[in-house]
Amino acid sequence: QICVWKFLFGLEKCVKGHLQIQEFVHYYFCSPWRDNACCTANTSAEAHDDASYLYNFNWNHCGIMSKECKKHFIQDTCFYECSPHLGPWIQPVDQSWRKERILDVPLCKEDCETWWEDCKNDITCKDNWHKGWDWSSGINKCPEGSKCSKWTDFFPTPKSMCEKIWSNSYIYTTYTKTSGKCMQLWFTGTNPNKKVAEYYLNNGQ
Ligand code: FOL
Repeated sequence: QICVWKFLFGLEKCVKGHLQIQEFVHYYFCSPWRDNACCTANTSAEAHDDASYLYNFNWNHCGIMSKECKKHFIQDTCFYECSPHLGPWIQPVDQSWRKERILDVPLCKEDCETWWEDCKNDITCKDNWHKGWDWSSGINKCPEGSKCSKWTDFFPTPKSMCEKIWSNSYIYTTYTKTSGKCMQLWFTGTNPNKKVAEYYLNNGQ
């Protein structure tokens, strides 16, 4: 029994051997989608790595991101890459790195608020993380003229963070997880987002 990973993400989890450790470290946050996913095991593993090949995105652009904050970004990557229920919110785009995006996905209040709460003492230099980085080194650095400062200077509220950070991938809602009207980043067991997508496909009836 090894419980070393508890300190990594503050999660209570003990594993038995080397293989289980690998599994936990590489797939943990995407495992809610294990039975029905649009991502490969490879993508899932990459989602858990810093500056992974997925987008070469560096979470630590203003010093090391706290583990409490980072876990939400890994969960978000799993949701973005793996969720099979984003159809109602997929839009075509003409960008170098993708041809489709998600727009205005209604995010449950709790998921947005705990994300912001866990990140509010972290540091960043931008409010839109999709555009305007200095990529000259291959990974994103803060662009000239920007300054690392408090999370709350860029994102005063949970709503501002959830909506701005990925250029309106999400809209903040006041719906709670039990409403059936908002999408959840964090869940265990049966995927609650299937019903939500069906609800919106039927124009909210
Ligand atoms: N999570 C969610 N929920 N929605 C997303 O759209 C999303 N996107 C990413 C990760 N998680 C997400 C991908 N992140 C660049 C920056 C961030 C990024 C992907 C690519 C990037 O290359 N930005 C360039 C502009 C590139 C272009 O628009 O053509 C830059 O100027 O910094």
